[in-house]
Amino acid sequence: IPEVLTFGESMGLLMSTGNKGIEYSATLDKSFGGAESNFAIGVARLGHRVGWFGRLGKDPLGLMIQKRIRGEGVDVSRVELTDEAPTGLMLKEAISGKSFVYYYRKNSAASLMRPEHLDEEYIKQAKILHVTGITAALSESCRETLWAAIRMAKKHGVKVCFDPNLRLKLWTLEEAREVLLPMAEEADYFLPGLDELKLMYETEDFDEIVARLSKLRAVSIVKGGDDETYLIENGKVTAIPFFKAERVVDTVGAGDGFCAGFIVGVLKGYDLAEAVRLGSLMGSLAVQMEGDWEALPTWEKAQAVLQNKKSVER
Ligand code: KDG
Repeated sequence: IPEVLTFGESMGLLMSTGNKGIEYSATLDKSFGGAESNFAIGVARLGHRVGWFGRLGKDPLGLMIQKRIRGEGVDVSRVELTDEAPTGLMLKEAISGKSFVYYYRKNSAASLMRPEHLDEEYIKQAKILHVTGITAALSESCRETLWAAIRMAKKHGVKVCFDPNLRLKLWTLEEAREVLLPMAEEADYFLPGLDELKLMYETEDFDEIVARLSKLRAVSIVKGGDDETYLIENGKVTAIPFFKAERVVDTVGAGDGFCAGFIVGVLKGYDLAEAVRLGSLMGSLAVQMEGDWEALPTWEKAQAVLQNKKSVER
C-alpha cells in the first residue's frame, strides 16, 4: 500500500542533446516527463512506497511511460491506458544550462481525465496526496478532478501537498491565480517557488509574501530564493541554505525532486527544516544531468552526498 499518492499528466519527452536546440539537432533523445511522475520516482528512489496514476494513450509512448514508471518501483495499478486520445508529448532543449519546453498535449488522454476516474478507496489509504497546479491547467475536467481528489483526501484525513507549478505556456496568469490561490488554502504543505509567489501575489516585497503565506493553514516551503529556501510556519520564517549544484545541466524537474525529498523527510518524521534540507539536496542533484527525473538519487547516493563521501569512479 503506497504511503504517498500523486496523479497528473506524464508525456513523451523528446530532447535535443549536446547543447543544440531542437531546430538544429539531427537526433532527439526519447524519455518522458510529468511533474507528478518525476515526484513519484524521487520518492521511490529514496525508498518509500508511492503510487502515481493518470491516463495515458494506448500507444507506444503510453506503454513506455507506464513500464518505466513501474520499473522505478512506483505503483501504477490505477493507471488507465485509453483509446480515447493519444499520450501527450513535449519537446525540450537545454542550452547552456537554460531549459526550454514546447508542448503537444492539447486533448491528450490525460487532459480528458474526469472525477469518475478517481478511486476513493485507493486515495483514502494514503498518508499524503501530492498534487500540482499543472493538472488544473490542462482542462476544465482535469481541474474538477483535482478538486475532487483534494476533497477526497481531506475527507479521509490524508494530508495534501500542493506545488502550484505555474506553467504560463498552459494558461494565463489571471486564470492560474484564480484557481491556484484557493487550492493553496486547502493544502497542508504548500511548496511554491519564490518567482511563482511574486507573480501570483503581484508583489516583489518579501515581507508581504510572508504575510500572505502566514494566513494559510499550510506550512509553506518557498523554493528558489537567492541561495536559500524559506520555511514559513505560523508567521515564523526560517531560511535554510541551498545545497549548491556542482553544475547545472537541465533545470527542469528540480522542483519535483525538491518536493520528493521534502515529503520523504516528513514521512521519516524529520523536523521540517531537516525535511527541507533533504528536498534541497534532491533539487540540487536533479539539475546535474539531462532529463526531468533521471538524475534523482537513491537513498544511498543522497546519504553519500550529505556525508560528503567521495565516490570511487574507477
Ligand atoms: O516540473 C517538471 C515538469 O514541468 C516536466 O516534467 C513536464 O509536467 C511537465 C510539464 O507540464 O511541464
